[in-house]
Amino acid sequence: GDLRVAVLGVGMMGADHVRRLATRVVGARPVVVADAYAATAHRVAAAHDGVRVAQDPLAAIADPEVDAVVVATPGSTHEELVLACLERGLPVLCEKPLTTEPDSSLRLVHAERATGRRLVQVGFMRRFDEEYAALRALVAGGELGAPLMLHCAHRNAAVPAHFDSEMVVLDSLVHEVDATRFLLGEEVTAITVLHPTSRRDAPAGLSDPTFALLETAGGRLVDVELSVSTGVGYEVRTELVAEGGTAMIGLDRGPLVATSTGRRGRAIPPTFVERFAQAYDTEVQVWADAARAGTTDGPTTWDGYAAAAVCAAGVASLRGGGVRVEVELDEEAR
Ligand code: ISE
Repeated sequence: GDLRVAVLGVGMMGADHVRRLATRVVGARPVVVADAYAATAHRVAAAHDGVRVAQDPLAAIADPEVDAVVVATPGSTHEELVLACLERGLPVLCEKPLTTEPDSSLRLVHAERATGRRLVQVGFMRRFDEEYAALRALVAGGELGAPLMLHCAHRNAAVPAHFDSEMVVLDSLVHEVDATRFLLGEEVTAITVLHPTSRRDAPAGLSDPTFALLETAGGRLVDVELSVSTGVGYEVRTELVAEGGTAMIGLDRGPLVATSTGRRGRAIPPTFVERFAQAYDTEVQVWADAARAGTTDGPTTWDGYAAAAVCAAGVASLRGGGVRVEVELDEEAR
């Protein structure tokens, strides 16, 4: 039968996962949802046949009619929920970040290992995006020679009201940290996070944009411009600089070029939900296929831990006024 999935947290991302599990993912269906806002949970459940609302996320995990769990609550709740899934031996797709500090991510690395199984996939969906996969294949195939640098731009039209400058590192930059590890195949060893003069209309609590410089184990440099209040649309770009040439992804998306008075161009997706729709579909299908066999695939708890360690160093850099901070990984846990 179908994999019966509980989705914990049905905000923007969780609700999107419920929709894809109900309509596009083969061999799985959503059966239970939970959310800190009961009204939100009821609204999402009511939109699909056969979806119940659980009292709270732990009750959903304990439900005997649940085979696997998607965790899409805020990052600060992930450790407790993933641990509860591991205790029940349930495969989990945990949205990024795995947790918001390296210590808690490391505890999950160990807790998963203690089960003797692979049970956690971390929601670094860019790895499943066709453009990122093509860039990874280009690097791995060696056609452009050795990689030297990545230039990244990560722009959101807007973010929720509670978003602050540290969340830009923990929630947004975490994607470039994982993309760097994925594309270059090496760890990030140091990070510097700086703020240029902020746009004057940035929301309270936010200095926007943010600039980050990542250094990798192989001596490669990655620069990232993060803007979270452009009002323009969702734009995520990566340019690889290699010995034999350059390659760019994310520039010009969308099937059609439209002309109107004084303009010709393609539409910009409004949010990550549209931009990465294919990546999320593939990610959840890969997860569901493995979960039906009692395991998981894709980004691991180690990937989540390594990214959390880099982001914690990034927050330390920010708090230190833009100092360079080295990243320490517990290599014994690898
Ligand atoms: C959000 O949580 C995401 O994961 C998006 O991909 C990112 O662009 C956004 O900045 C985050 O808030």
